[in-house]
Amino acid sequence: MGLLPLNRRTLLRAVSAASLYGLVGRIALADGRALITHRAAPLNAEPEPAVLRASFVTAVSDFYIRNHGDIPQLSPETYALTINRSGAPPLVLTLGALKTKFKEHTVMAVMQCAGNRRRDMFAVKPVAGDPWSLAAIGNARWTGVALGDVLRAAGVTADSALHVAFESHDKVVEDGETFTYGVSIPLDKAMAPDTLLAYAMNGAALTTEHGFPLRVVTPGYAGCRSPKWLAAITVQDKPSASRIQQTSYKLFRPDVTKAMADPDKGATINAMPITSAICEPVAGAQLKPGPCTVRGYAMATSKRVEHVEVSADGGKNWMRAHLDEPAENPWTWTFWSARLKLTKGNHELVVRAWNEIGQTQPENVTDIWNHRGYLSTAWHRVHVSAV
Ligand SMILES: Nc1nc2c(c(=O)[nH]1)N[C@H]1C(S)=C(S)[C@@H](COP(=O)(O)O)O[C@H]1N2
Ligand SMILES: [Mo]
Repeated sequence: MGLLPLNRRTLLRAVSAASLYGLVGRIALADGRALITHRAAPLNAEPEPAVLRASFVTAVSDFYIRNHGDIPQLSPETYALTINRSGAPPLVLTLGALKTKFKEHTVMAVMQCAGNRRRDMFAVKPVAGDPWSLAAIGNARWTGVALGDVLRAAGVTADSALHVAFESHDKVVEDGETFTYGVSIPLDKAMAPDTLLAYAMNGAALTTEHGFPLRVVTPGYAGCRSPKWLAAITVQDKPSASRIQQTSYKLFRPDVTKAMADPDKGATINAMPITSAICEPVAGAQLKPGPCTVRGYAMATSKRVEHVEVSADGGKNWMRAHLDEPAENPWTWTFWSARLKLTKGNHELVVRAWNEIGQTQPENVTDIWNHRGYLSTAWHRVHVSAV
Protein backbone atom coordinates (compact mmCIF):
# COMPACT_ATOMS: atom_id res chain seq x y z
CA MET A 1 0.00 0.00 0.00
CA GLY A 2 2.73 2.41 1.02
CA LEU A 3 4.68 2.06 -2.18
CA LEU A 4 1.88 2.54 -4.65
CA PRO A 5 1.20 6.27 -4.30
CA LEU A 6 4.91 6.95 -4.26
CA ASN A 7 5.50 5.17 -7.54
CA ARG A 8 2.56 6.85 -9.13
CA ARG A 9 3.75 10.19 -7.90
CA THR A 10 7.26 9.71 -9.21
CA LEU A 11 5.90 8.67 -12.57
CA LEU A 12 3.54 11.61 -12.81
CA ARG A 13 6.30 13.99 -11.91
CA ALA A 14 8.57 12.65 -14.59
CA VAL A 15 5.92 12.71 -17.30
CA SER A 16 4.38 16.10 -16.72
CA ALA A 17 7.51 17.95 -15.69
CA ALA A 18 9.28 17.70 -18.98
CA SER A 19 6.35 18.27 -21.27
CA LEU A 20 4.27 20.91 -19.53
CA TYR A 21 6.51 23.03 -17.43
CA GLY A 22 9.37 23.51 -19.81
CA LEU A 23 9.22 27.26 -19.39
CA VAL A 24 9.02 27.30 -15.62
CA GLY A 25 11.98 26.45 -13.42
CA ARG A 26 12.01 23.44 -11.21
CA ILE A 27 13.81 23.36 -7.95
CA ALA A 28 15.12 20.34 -6.11
CA LEU A 29 14.91 21.29 -2.46
CA ALA A 30 17.40 20.07 0.12
CA ASP A 31 15.41 16.93 0.82
CA GLY A 32 15.25 15.97 -2.84
CA ARG A 33 11.64 16.90 -3.57
CA ALA A 34 10.77 18.82 -6.69
CA LEU A 35 8.34 21.70 -6.96
CA ILE A 36 7.55 23.91 -9.93
CA THR A 37 9.33 27.11 -9.07
CA HIS A 38 8.07 30.52 -10.11
CA ARG A 39 10.90 32.32 -8.31
CA ALA A 40 13.88 31.02 -6.40
CA ALA A 41 14.51 34.21 -4.37
CA PRO A 42 12.20 34.71 -2.66
CA LEU A 43 11.17 31.07 -3.00
CA ASN A 44 7.75 30.64 -4.61
CA ALA A 45 6.85 27.15 -5.73
CA GLU A 46 3.91 24.79 -6.19
CA PRO A 47 3.50 21.04 -6.77
CA GLU A 48 2.30 19.53 -10.00
CA PRO A 49 -1.48 19.16 -10.26
CA ALA A 50 -1.53 15.36 -10.13
CA VAL A 51 0.76 15.34 -7.10
CA LEU A 52 -1.62 17.75 -5.36
CA ARG A 53 -4.59 15.51 -6.18
CA ALA A 54 -2.84 12.34 -4.97
CA SER A 55 -3.43 13.03 -1.28
CA PHE A 56 -6.44 14.53 0.54
CA VAL A 57 -4.07 15.82 3.22
CA THR A 58 -1.24 17.49 1.35
CA ALA A 59 2.20 16.26 2.41
CA VAL A 60 4.37 19.07 3.75
CA SER A 61 6.92 18.24 1.04
CA ASP A 62 4.28 18.80 -1.66
CA PHE A 63 2.78 21.94 -0.11
CA TYR A 64 3.11 25.17 -2.09
CA ILE A 65 5.47 27.79 -0.72
CA ARG A 66 4.65 31.48 -1.00
CA ASN A 67 7.25 33.92 0.27
CA HIS A 68 7.46 37.69 -0.11
CA GLY A 69 10.98 37.92 1.30
CA ASP A 70 13.73 35.97 3.01
CA ILE A 71 13.09 32.86 5.09
CA PRO A 72 14.10 33.75 8.66
CA GLN A 73 16.00 31.16 10.67
CA LEU A 74 14.60 31.44 14.18
CA SER A 75 15.80 29.60 17.26
CA PRO A 76 13.03 27.92 19.26
CA GLU A 77 15.02 28.51 22.47
CA THR A 78 15.10 32.28 22.14
CA TYR A 79 11.82 32.70 20.26
CA ALA A 80 9.21 34.88 21.96
CA LEU A 81 5.88 36.23 20.80
CA THR A 82 5.00 39.78 21.84
CA ILE A 83 1.37 40.77 22.34
CA ASN A 84 1.00 44.56 22.49
CA ARG A 85 -1.98 45.89 24.36
CA SER A 86 -3.16 49.28 25.42
CA GLY A 87 -2.94 50.27 29.07
CA ALA A 88 -0.62 47.42 30.06
CA PRO A 89 2.91 46.31 29.27
CA PRO A 90 3.24 43.85 26.39
CA LEU A 91 2.64 40.19 27.15
CA VAL A 92 5.64 38.16 26.06
CA LEU A 93 5.20 34.41 25.58
CA THR A 94 7.92 31.89 24.87
CA LEU A 95 7.16 28.88 22.72
CA GLY A 96 7.17 26.76 25.88
CA ALA A 97 4.68 29.06 27.58
CA LEU A 98 2.37 28.99 24.56
CA LYS A 99 2.41 25.19 24.50
CA THR A 100 1.91 24.67 28.23
CA LYS A 101 -0.43 27.51 29.20
CA PHE A 102 -3.03 27.03 26.48
CA LYS A 103 -5.17 24.16 25.28
CA GLU A 104 -3.88 22.48 22.14
CA HIS A 105 -6.16 22.45 19.08
CA THR A 106 -5.85 20.66 15.75
CA VAL A 107 -7.80 22.01 12.76
CA MET A 108 -7.76 20.61 9.25
CA ALA A 109 -7.82 23.55 6.88
CA VAL A 110 -6.93 24.53 3.36
CA MET A 111 -4.29 27.22 2.89
CA GLN A 112 -4.87 28.94 -0.41
CA CYS A 113 -3.10 31.84 -2.07
CA ALA A 114 -5.26 34.71 -3.36
CA GLY A 115 -3.16 34.32 -6.52
CA ASN A 116 -4.01 30.63 -7.04
CA ARG A 117 -4.90 30.01 -10.73
CA ARG A 118 -3.56 33.45 -11.66
CA ARG A 119 -2.18 31.85 -14.82
CA ASP A 120 -5.73 31.85 -16.23
CA MET A 121 -5.81 35.63 -15.86
CA PHE A 122 -2.47 36.00 -17.67
CA ALA A 123 -4.12 34.32 -20.62
CA VAL A 124 -6.56 37.26 -20.87
CA LYS A 125 -4.13 40.14 -20.29
CA PRO A 126 -0.86 40.31 -18.31
CA VAL A 127 -1.23 40.79 -14.56
CA ALA A 128 1.23 41.43 -11.73
CA GLY A 129 2.61 38.52 -9.73
CA ASP A 130 3.70 34.96 -10.33
CA PRO A 131 1.68 32.87 -12.79
CA TRP A 132 0.48 30.30 -10.29
CA SER A 133 -1.20 27.31 -11.81
CA LEU A 134 -3.87 25.52 -9.75
CA ALA A 135 -1.69 24.25 -6.92
CA ALA A 136 -1.07 27.36 -4.78
CA ILE A 137 -3.39 25.54 -2.38
CA GLY A 138 -3.01 22.67 0.06
CA ASN A 139 -4.89 20.97 2.86
CA ALA A 140 -3.15 20.33 6.17
CA ARG A 141 -3.78 19.44 9.80
CA TRP A 142 -2.62 22.45 11.76
CA THR A 143 -1.87 22.11 15.46
CA GLY A 144 -1.40 24.95 17.88
CA VAL A 145 -3.37 27.05 20.30
CA ALA A 146 -6.47 29.13 19.65
CA LEU A 147 -5.46 32.71 18.93
CA GLY A 148 -8.61 33.77 20.81
CA ASP A 149 -7.43 32.01 24.00
CA VAL A 150 -4.12 33.88 23.84
CA LEU A 151 -5.83 37.21 23.18
CA ARG A 152 -8.21 36.66 26.09
CA ALA A 153 -5.25 35.86 28.34
CA ALA A 154 -3.80 39.20 27.22
CA GLY A 155 -7.01 40.89 28.38
CA VAL A 156 -8.62 41.39 24.97
CA THR A 157 -12.41 41.23 24.88
CA ALA A 158 -14.66 40.83 21.85
CA ASP A 159 -15.26 44.06 19.95
CA SER A 160 -16.22 43.84 16.31
CA ALA A 161 -14.73 47.29 15.59
CA LEU A 162 -11.19 46.15 16.28
CA HIS A 163 -8.45 44.55 14.20
CA VAL A 164 -5.68 42.16 15.11
CA ALA A 165 -2.42 43.14 13.43
CA PHE A 166 0.45 40.70 13.00
CA GLU A 167 4.09 41.45 12.42
CA SER A 168 6.48 38.80 11.14
CA HIS A 169 10.24 38.33 11.15
CA ASP A 170 10.83 38.28 7.39
CA LYS A 171 12.05 41.31 5.47
CA VAL A 172 10.37 42.10 2.17
CA VAL A 173 11.87 44.24 -0.59
CA GLU A 174 9.38 45.78 -2.99
CA ASP A 175 9.95 48.71 -5.35
CA GLY A 176 13.22 49.49 -3.58
CA GLU A 177 11.55 49.65 -0.18
CA THR A 178 12.41 47.22 2.64
CA PHE A 179 9.77 46.42 5.24
CA THR A 180 8.64 43.59 7.50
CA TYR A 181 5.73 41.37 6.47
CA GLY A 182 2.59 42.42 8.28
CA VAL A 183 -1.18 41.96 7.88
CA SER A 184 -4.30 42.13 10.00
CA ILE A 185 -7.62 40.34 10.39
CA PRO A 186 -10.84 41.53 12.06
CA LEU A 187 -10.94 40.74 15.79
CA ASP A 188 -14.08 38.62 15.29
CA LYS A 189 -12.16 36.28 13.00
CA ALA A 190 -9.18 36.27 15.35
CA MET A 191 -11.48 35.17 18.19
CA ALA A 192 -13.12 32.40 16.13
CA PRO A 193 -12.26 29.02 17.70
CA ASP A 194 -10.51 27.63 14.59
CA THR A 195 -8.12 30.56 14.09
CA LEU A 196 -4.80 29.27 15.39
CA LEU A 197 -1.32 30.15 16.39
CA ALA A 198 0.10 26.98 14.87
CA TYR A 199 3.40 25.28 15.62
CA ALA A 200 2.79 22.01 13.78
CA MET A 201 1.65 20.90 10.34
CA ASN A 202 0.48 17.34 9.73
CA GLY A 203 1.71 16.29 13.14
CA ALA A 204 5.28 17.57 12.89
CA ALA A 205 6.85 20.89 13.86
CA LEU A 206 6.45 23.52 11.14
CA THR A 207 9.27 23.48 8.64
CA THR A 208 11.30 26.67 8.27
CA GLU A 209 9.69 27.60 4.96
CA HIS A 210 6.16 27.18 6.35
CA GLY A 211 6.77 29.50 9.29
CA PHE A 212 8.80 27.78 12.03
CA PRO A 213 8.40 28.11 14.91
CA LEU A 214 4.98 29.83 14.89
CA ARG A 215 2.50 31.03 12.30
CA VAL A 216 -1.09 32.14 12.20
CA VAL A 217 -3.66 29.90 10.47
CA THR A 218 -6.81 31.81 9.51
CA PRO A 219 -9.07 29.15 7.96
CA GLY A 220 -11.13 30.25 4.98
CA TYR A 221 -9.17 33.45 4.45
CA ALA A 222 -6.62 34.09 1.71
CA GLY A 223 -3.21 32.67 2.63
CA CYS A 224 -1.75 36.16 3.07
CA ARG A 225 -3.78 36.48 6.30
CA SER A 226 -1.90 33.52 7.81
CA PRO A 227 1.46 35.13 8.57
CA LYS A 228 4.47 32.88 9.08
CA TRP A 229 7.41 33.49 11.48
CA LEU A 230 5.15 35.49 13.76
CA ALA A 231 6.88 38.16 15.86
CA ALA A 232 4.19 40.37 17.37
CA ILE A 233 0.44 40.84 17.68
CA THR A 234 -1.28 44.18 18.27
CA VAL A 235 -5.00 44.76 18.81
CA GLN A 236 -5.86 48.11 17.30
CA ASP A 237 -8.73 50.18 15.93
CA LYS A 238 -7.47 50.18 12.32
CA PRO A 239 -6.20 47.53 9.93
CA SER A 240 -2.43 47.01 9.90
CA ALA A 241 -0.50 50.01 8.58
CA SER A 242 1.97 47.66 6.88
CA ARG A 243 2.54 47.93 3.17
CA ILE A 244 1.22 44.42 2.53
CA GLN A 245 -2.09 45.21 4.25
CA GLN A 246 -2.42 48.68 2.73
CA THR A 247 -1.44 48.05 -0.88
CA SER A 248 -1.44 44.30 -1.64
CA TYR A 249 -4.37 41.88 -1.70
CA LYS A 250 -6.84 44.54 -2.79
CA LEU A 251 -9.42 43.62 -5.36
CA PHE A 252 -10.27 45.93 -8.27
CA ARG A 253 -12.74 45.79 -11.11
CA PRO A 254 -11.56 44.58 -14.55
CA ASP A 255 -11.48 48.13 -15.97
CA VAL A 256 -9.10 49.49 -13.32
CA THR A 257 -5.53 49.61 -14.64
CA LYS A 258 -2.42 49.50 -12.46
CA ALA A 259 -1.78 53.19 -13.17
CA MET A 260 -5.20 54.33 -11.99
CA ALA A 261 -5.61 51.93 -9.05
CA ASP A 262 -5.91 53.68 -5.69
CA PRO A 263 -5.10 51.02 -3.04
CA ASP A 264 -7.44 52.76 -0.58
CA LYS A 265 -10.34 52.12 -2.94
CA GLY A 266 -9.67 48.43 -3.51
CA ALA A 267 -11.56 45.81 -1.52
CA THR A 268 -9.46 43.98 1.08
CA ILE A 269 -9.33 40.28 0.29
CA ASN A 270 -10.14 38.17 3.34
CA ALA A 271 -12.54 35.23 2.85
CA MET A 272 -11.93 33.25 -0.32
CA PRO A 273 -14.72 32.62 -2.83
CA ILE A 274 -15.82 29.17 -4.01
CA THR A 275 -13.45 27.54 -6.49
CA SER A 276 -12.62 24.22 -8.13
CA ALA A 277 -10.01 22.88 -10.50
CA ILE A 278 -9.24 19.93 -12.73
CA CYS A 279 -5.94 18.36 -11.65
CA GLU A 280 -6.03 15.38 -14.04
CA PRO A 281 -5.75 15.31 -16.98
CA VAL A 282 -3.50 18.35 -17.32
CA ALA A 283 -3.82 20.98 -20.03
CA GLY A 284 -2.46 19.83 -23.37
CA ALA A 285 -2.69 16.14 -22.51
CA GLN A 286 -3.01 13.77 -25.46
CA LEU A 287 -5.41 11.03 -24.48
CA LYS A 288 -6.94 8.00 -26.13
CA PRO A 289 -10.55 8.22 -27.31
CA GLY A 290 -12.91 6.47 -24.87
CA PRO A 291 -13.36 6.66 -21.12
CA CYS A 292 -11.36 9.26 -19.27
CA THR A 293 -11.28 9.90 -15.54
CA VAL A 294 -11.19 13.56 -14.59
CA ARG A 295 -10.08 14.41 -11.05
CA GLY A 296 -9.79 17.57 -9.06
CA TYR A 297 -10.62 19.55 -5.97
CA ALA A 298 -13.40 21.93 -4.95
CA MET A 299 -13.30 24.38 -2.09
CA ALA A 300 -16.30 26.34 -0.85
CA THR A 301 -14.73 28.00 2.23
CA SER A 302 -16.96 28.14 5.33
CA LYS A 303 -19.75 26.42 3.35
CA ARG A 304 -20.13 22.81 2.22
CA VAL A 305 -19.51 21.89 -1.42
CA GLU A 306 -22.97 20.69 -2.45
CA HIS A 307 -22.05 19.33 -5.83
CA VAL A 308 -19.49 19.53 -8.59
CA GLU A 309 -20.24 19.47 -12.31
CA VAL A 310 -17.97 18.54 -15.18
CA SER A 311 -18.37 19.23 -18.88
CA ALA A 312 -16.46 17.76 -21.83
CA ASP A 313 -17.72 20.34 -24.33
CA GLY A 314 -16.81 23.74 -22.92
CA GLY A 315 -19.85 23.97 -20.68
CA LYS A 316 -22.74 23.09 -22.98
CA ASN A 317 -23.52 19.79 -21.27
CA TRP A 318 -22.75 18.94 -17.67
CA MET A 319 -22.63 15.81 -15.58
CA ARG A 320 -22.35 15.50 -11.82
CA ALA A 321 -18.98 14.49 -10.50
CA HIS A 322 -18.63 11.91 -7.75
CA LEU A 323 -17.43 13.38 -4.46
CA ASP A 324 -14.59 10.98 -3.62
CA GLU A 325 -13.58 12.45 -0.35
CA PRO A 326 -16.03 15.05 0.83
CA ALA A 327 -14.83 17.86 3.06
CA GLU A 328 -14.36 16.97 6.73
CA ASN A 329 -15.34 20.44 7.85
CA PRO A 330 -16.04 23.83 6.23
CA TRP A 331 -12.32 24.64 6.04
CA THR A 332 -11.23 21.61 4.01
CA TRP A 333 -11.60 20.88 0.34
CA THR A 334 -13.63 18.21 -1.43
CA PHE A 335 -11.94 15.77 -3.81
CA TRP A 336 -14.10 14.77 -6.78
CA SER A 337 -13.83 12.65 -9.90
CA ALA A 338 -15.89 12.03 -13.03
CA ARG A 339 -15.76 9.46 -15.76
CA LEU A 340 -16.18 11.01 -19.22
CA LYS A 341 -16.28 9.44 -22.67
CA LEU A 342 -14.07 11.31 -25.09
CA THR A 343 -14.58 11.07 -28.82
CA LYS A 344 -11.68 11.56 -31.19
CA GLY A 345 -10.72 15.24 -31.41
CA ASN A 346 -10.20 18.27 -29.19
CA HIS A 347 -12.12 18.76 -25.97
CA GLU A 348 -12.54 21.56 -23.50
CA LEU A 349 -12.98 19.99 -20.08
CA VAL A 350 -14.64 22.30 -17.56
CA VAL A 351 -15.44 22.10 -13.86
CA ARG A 352 -17.61 24.22 -11.61
CA ALA A 353 -18.63 23.72 -7.99
CA TRP A 354 -21.78 24.72 -6.11
CA ASN A 355 -22.04 25.35 -2.39
CA GLU A 356 -24.88 24.48 -0.05
CA ILE A 357 -26.62 27.81 -0.57
CA GLY A 358 -26.60 27.56 -4.36
CA GLN A 359 -23.62 29.76 -5.17
CA THR A 360 -21.23 28.81 -7.93
CA GLN A 361 -18.21 30.16 -9.80
CA PRO A 362 -18.22 32.84 -12.51
CA GLU A 363 -18.29 31.44 -16.03
CA ASN A 364 -15.55 33.54 -17.60
CA VAL A 365 -12.23 34.77 -16.28
CA THR A 366 -12.55 37.98 -18.35
CA ASP A 367 -15.47 39.08 -16.14
CA ILE A 368 -13.36 38.90 -12.98
CA TRP A 369 -9.95 39.83 -14.43
CA ASN A 370 -8.08 42.33 -12.24
CA HIS A 371 -4.62 43.79 -12.72
CA ARG A 372 -3.16 42.05 -9.65
CA GLY A 373 -4.51 38.68 -10.73
CA TYR A 374 -6.37 37.83 -7.53
CA LEU A 375 -9.26 35.42 -6.97
CA SER A 376 -9.05 33.70 -10.33
CA THR A 377 -11.98 31.39 -9.60
CA ALA A 378 -13.84 31.18 -12.91
CA TRP A 379 -14.89 27.78 -14.30
CA HIS A 380 -11.65 25.87 -14.73
CA ARG A 381 -11.09 24.93 -18.36
CA VAL A 382 -8.57 22.35 -19.55
CA HIS A 383 -7.99 21.71 -23.24
CA VAL A 384 -7.08 18.12 -24.14
CA SER A 385 -7.16 16.03 -27.27
CA ALA A 386 -8.08 12.42 -27.91
CA VAL A 387 -6.02 10.94 -30.74
N1 LIG B 1 5.69 36.23 7.19
C1 LIG B 1 5.09 35.87 6.06
N2 LIG B 1 3.93 35.23 6.12
C2 LIG B 1 3.30 34.84 4.99
C3 LIG B 1 3.82 35.16 3.72
C4 LIG B 1 5.07 35.83 3.68
O1 LIG B 1 5.63 36.12 2.62
N3 LIG B 1 5.67 36.18 4.87
N4 LIG B 1 3.12 34.83 2.60
C5 LIG B 1 1.68 34.66 2.79
C6 LIG B 1 0.97 34.14 1.62
S1 LIG B 1 0.63 35.25 0.38
C7 LIG B 1 0.51 32.85 1.56
S2 LIG B 1 -0.42 32.35 0.27
C8 LIG B 1 0.82 31.89 2.63
C9 LIG B 1 1.50 30.66 2.09
O2 LIG B 1 1.83 29.78 3.10
P1 LIG B 1 2.83 28.59 2.81
O3 LIG B 1 4.07 29.15 2.17
O4 LIG B 1 3.08 27.94 4.13
O5 LIG B 1 2.11 27.66 1.86
O6 LIG B 1 1.67 32.45 3.62
C10 LIG B 1 1.36 33.78 3.97
N5 LIG B 1 2.13 34.16 5.11
MO1 LIG C 1 -0.74 34.26 -1.11
